[in-house]
Amino acid sequence: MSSSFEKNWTNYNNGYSLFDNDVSRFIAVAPSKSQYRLSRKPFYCFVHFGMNTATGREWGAGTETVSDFTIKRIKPDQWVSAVKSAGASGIILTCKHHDGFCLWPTEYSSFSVKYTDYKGDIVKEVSDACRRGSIDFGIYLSPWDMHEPTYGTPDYNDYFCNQLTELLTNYGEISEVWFDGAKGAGAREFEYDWERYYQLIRELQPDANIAICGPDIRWVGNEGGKTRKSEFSVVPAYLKNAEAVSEKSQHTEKNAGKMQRLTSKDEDLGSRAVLSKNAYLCWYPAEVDVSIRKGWFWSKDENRTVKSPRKLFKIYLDSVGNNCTLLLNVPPTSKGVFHQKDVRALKGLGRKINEMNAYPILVEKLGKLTKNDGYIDFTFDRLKKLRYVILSEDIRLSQRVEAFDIFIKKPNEKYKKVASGTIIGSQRIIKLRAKKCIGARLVIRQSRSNPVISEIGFYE
Ligand code: FUL
Repeated sequence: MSSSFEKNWTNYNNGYSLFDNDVSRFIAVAPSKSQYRLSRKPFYCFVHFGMNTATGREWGAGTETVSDFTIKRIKPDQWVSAVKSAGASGIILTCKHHDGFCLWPTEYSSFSVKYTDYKGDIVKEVSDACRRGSIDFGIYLSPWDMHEPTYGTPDYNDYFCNQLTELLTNYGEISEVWFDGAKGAGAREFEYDWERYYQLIRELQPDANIAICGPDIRWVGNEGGKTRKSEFSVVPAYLKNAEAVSEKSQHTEKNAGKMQRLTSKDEDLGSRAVLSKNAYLCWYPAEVDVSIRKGWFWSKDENRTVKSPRKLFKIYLDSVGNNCTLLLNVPPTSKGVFHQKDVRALKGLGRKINEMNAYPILVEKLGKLTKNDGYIDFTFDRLKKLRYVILSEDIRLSQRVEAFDIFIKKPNEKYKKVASGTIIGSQRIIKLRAKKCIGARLVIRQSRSNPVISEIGFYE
């Protein structure tokens, strides 16, 4: 790629057309209201809690009984304050995991918290704590159910919808409904009636985003916190196929925490070459789900696997800072609290996120760029160290930028390239170690029509 400033999106565009029929088709794809709302709150936490917390397993066997749930109490306000200390904006609770045990007193099964010594309604306690703490509450309801006798028959779709209805009507506003495609290798063959589930959710919680095996949020494709170099939000519509997502999901309990690889064949989901071959496109931004520990559920043996704030912050930069949302799992212990190691790690992460933008040098809103904005200069009021550049596109007008460079201006007036990137999207965070800068220059090299940069911030 040329680093001459004159060759930029306004005149060269890396040899790609700036505007043609294909481009107008790509930039017509934009987020729904709920998807846009999510992009403004891109970091939230998963809470895996349930029968497996009591039995020390990842999946369970489907043969557990209510007496195995020996947990006596939970302290969800502690969860909420720990989550908030990390800067996260919500919690998604595993209301029912694959073992089929329900954390609320469902009318449709006797395999629930109601028939244990616990007696309370854990979904209510957690959703109430979220409201008290002014954070969002979302639900995970495992489609695969090892315990429910109707699983594998059409009646299971009714069972599932009845449970969804309970969760979507009794616990206030639901921000996200999370469905995964995991299913044990020996599980009964069964066709989920996804369309029926989606319709029900749209009817009962029209503002909720439906994730993974759902039409609003795409699974990044691994559970190790990894993202592609270019995470596009405009992608072919066939990626929403829930059964295809399911095929790539976990199929044995042992895989927990090992779904860490992105396969290279999935690398390019949204370049022009890919999009132009597809008649149907959609806005389908990626979510990165990753656990703070080795497994998804708490186990004493894994207390030593809690990720450091540094590692978590790296995941944050690679996800939230790379046009994805981050769903960070933190599993409570069998005492119903977050372990102090997790609490400390969350606080440490929050501190790092705050430090990142605590010292702004310059923050500017740019809007739609014109032919005069092939490159844009920024002048600092004095010599600065530059540690982060944070860029955002106004994604209400789609995702347009395909390549950009950042230069710093040295005291001798010379420019030096310090970063090259492809996509920007909702948010792109660039970490730098640049000293003695008197300014900076953003050169957009390639775009689908005029770039629309809502904000660029420089931080020391
Ligand atoms: C997977 C499940 O099998 C894991 O247990 C965990 O819930 C993870 C988030 O999704 O599909």
